[in-house]
Order: sequence, then structure tokens, then C-alpha cells
Amino acid sequence: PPIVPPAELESFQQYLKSSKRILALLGAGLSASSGLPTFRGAGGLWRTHDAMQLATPEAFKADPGLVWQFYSYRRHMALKASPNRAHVALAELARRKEGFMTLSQNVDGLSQRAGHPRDKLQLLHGSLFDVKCSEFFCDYSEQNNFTDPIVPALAIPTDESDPTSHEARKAAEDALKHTQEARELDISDENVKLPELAIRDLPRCPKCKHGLLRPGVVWFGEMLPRDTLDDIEQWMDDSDRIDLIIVIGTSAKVYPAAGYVDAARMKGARVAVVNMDRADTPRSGLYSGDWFFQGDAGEIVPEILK
Ligand code: BJW
Repeated sequence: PPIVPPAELESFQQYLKSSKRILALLGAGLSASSGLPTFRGAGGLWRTHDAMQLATPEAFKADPGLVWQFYSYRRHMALKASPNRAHVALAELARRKEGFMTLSQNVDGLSQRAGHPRDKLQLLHGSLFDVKCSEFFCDYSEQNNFTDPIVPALAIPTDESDPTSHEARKAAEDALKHTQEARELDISDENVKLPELAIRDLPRCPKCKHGLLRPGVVWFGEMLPRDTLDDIEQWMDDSDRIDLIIVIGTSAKVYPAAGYVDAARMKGARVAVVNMDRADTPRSGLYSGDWFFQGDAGEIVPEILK
């Protein structure tokens, strides 16, 4: 059976064709079929911690080692993952349509790796592969740091590095059956022991030589990057009209990101939502003339953007 009702597909594609100024707002659900977990709902826990509670300046201050383990793990997983067909379809649409702009809340780098034109991609919440100094007086920052692990102490432990845990022994036995290589342990599982970490083992700022480096992502209570906000405002102000906003794989609960749906609507945009869960539509809901496509973004997005 078709994954998208044919009548809705046709009405959306017709409108997409005639649309000139288009926004896409992306969230974690876009990368779900690449194997990366979302924040809210199933998969939103890292060990015993709510992912949302680790994404704060307070958590970093209280336990920088734990927060770095969380982000180092996510850097590693994002590098191992591949962009899915939805990332590719969006990148193609962005190249094809002049008045297209993507606002991504994702920090995993998958849109970039799918070839999304960089001048049409705004990273609202930064990137796992940017790092910066955590000291307020130091302005050190670095982009596209793909070193994995970023420091040796943050390497993902393997069954060989920790042969004592039950999990490790089980993994080691399985591994023997398949390959001779050491197998990485799943440190997102609370039953797997985390390696000991000392503060002096964490990445340190090469400029001030004092502060700890931190991931270049936007935590709760922090400002989104000024130049990103300015660029988006500029794009919004370029014209009186926005034709369409496509909202993909986001719970649309985090601001100011979610506010762009209303901002677009105020300029005439019709809204198309792609989500696994019908309850997760932007706050103001959907109106007549809007679309809701339910299912995996990895399947739906390439279908509707064809
Ligand atoms: C699928 C699928 C599949 C699954 N296919 N779909 C106005 C009102 C109320 C509060 C505020 C407000 N303005 C600001 C605030 C405070 C706060 C906020 O918004 N709080 C709300 C939660 C209430 N905002 C901030 O603090 C922001 N800063 C700010 O406003 O600064 C100004 C300021 C400063 C100082 C004082 C005062 C003001 C910053 C927000 C930063 C968010 N950062 C994070 C972490 C990034 C780093 C990291 O990755 O670790 O960003 S939090 C997390 O949420 C991450 C995400 O980008 C973001 C959004 O989540 P997303 O992508 O929507 O994921 P999920 O999991 O929520 O949803 C996944 C969806 O996919 C679900 O709908 C599934 O159904 C679906 N799905 N599989 C399709 N296969």
C-alpha cells in the first residue's frame, strides 16, 4: 500500500511545485532511521539520565566528565551513522529551489554529509563537531573537529578494555563467533560500567590553557548563535511572503526554534508536518490547507519531495 494517501500527496506536491519561498524545520526524528535516538520519548534516556538534563550548563558545571561522556558517545555514534534518504532528498530540494532555507535543530552533521548546500542550512542548536572554551572570558572556538575520541580518555570502552563486566564477557563471546576485533560497549546502557575519568583527562582549551573545552551546541537557557538568528531574520524579511514550511521529525516544543512555524504562518505559509506521532504537531495545530504525513521521515520525506 502507498505510504502516503495519494490525494494528499498530489495536493502537497502541486503546492510544493508552485512554492517559491520554502522553509524546512528539522528535528531529531529525521535522523531516527539513521539509528540516532531522539530526545523526548523512547530513547530519550542516556543511562539513567534524561538527555534533556544533560543538555544544560548546570550539568556541565556539576559533572563535566559525565556530560563529555554523553557528547563523546554521541559524536562517535553520529560519525558511525549515515545520512538517510530524507537527508538526501532535502539536500536535493535545497539545491533545486532558489528560495529554500533549512532550519535544523539537529547537531549530528548528517544534513551536511548528505550534501545539503551550506548557505541554505542554519544550525539552530550548533554542532556536535564544534567545540569551544567553557570560560566566559575566553572566545576560543573550533569548527569541524571530527577527532574521535576527542581525547584518549573519552574512547568508548571495548570488551577487551573491560573484560570483567558481565556485559563485556557476553559481548566478547559473541564477538569471537563473528570477528576477532574488540567490540565497543554500549555506554548508553546503565548496566555497562563507565570508565573512570579525571578532570585533567578532559579536553582543555589550547588558547587560555585554563578552561575546559565544551561541545559547541546550544544548551537550555543559552542563546542561539547570534549570526544564525540574524541570517534567519534577514531571510524572513527578504520578502512579505513565505509559501510553505515543512516541519520534519520534531516535537516542536523547544523555543525559539518552534516559533518559526508561527512566524512562517504569519507570512502566509501553509504547514506540512512529517512525524511518527500525530500528537506532535506544532503548538497552534494544523489548519485546513495544511498537511500531516504520518510515519518514518526516512520513508515519507523522499516520497513527498519527489
Ligand atoms: C519521528 C521519527 C521518525 C521519531 N520519523 N518522526 C518560550 C516559551 C517557553 C519556554 C521558552 C521559550 N523561549 C525559550 C524558552 C526556554 C527553552 C525552551 O524552549 N524550553 C521548552 C522546552 C519549554 N529554550 C531555551 O532555553 C533556548 N534558549 C533560549 O531561549 O535562549 C534565550 C534566553 C537565554 C537566557 C534566558 C532567557 C532566554 C535554547 C534551547 C536549546 C535546546 N537544546 C537542545 C540540546 C542541543 C544539544 C544536544 O543535542 O545535546 O536541542 S534540547 C533538544 O531539544 C535538542 C533538540 O534540537 C531540541 C528539539 O528536540 P527535537 O528535535 O524536536 O526532538 P524530540 O525528541 O523532542 O522530538 C522528536 C520528534 O520526532 C517527535 O515528535 C517524534 O514523534 C518524532 N519522531 N522518530 C519521523 N522515524
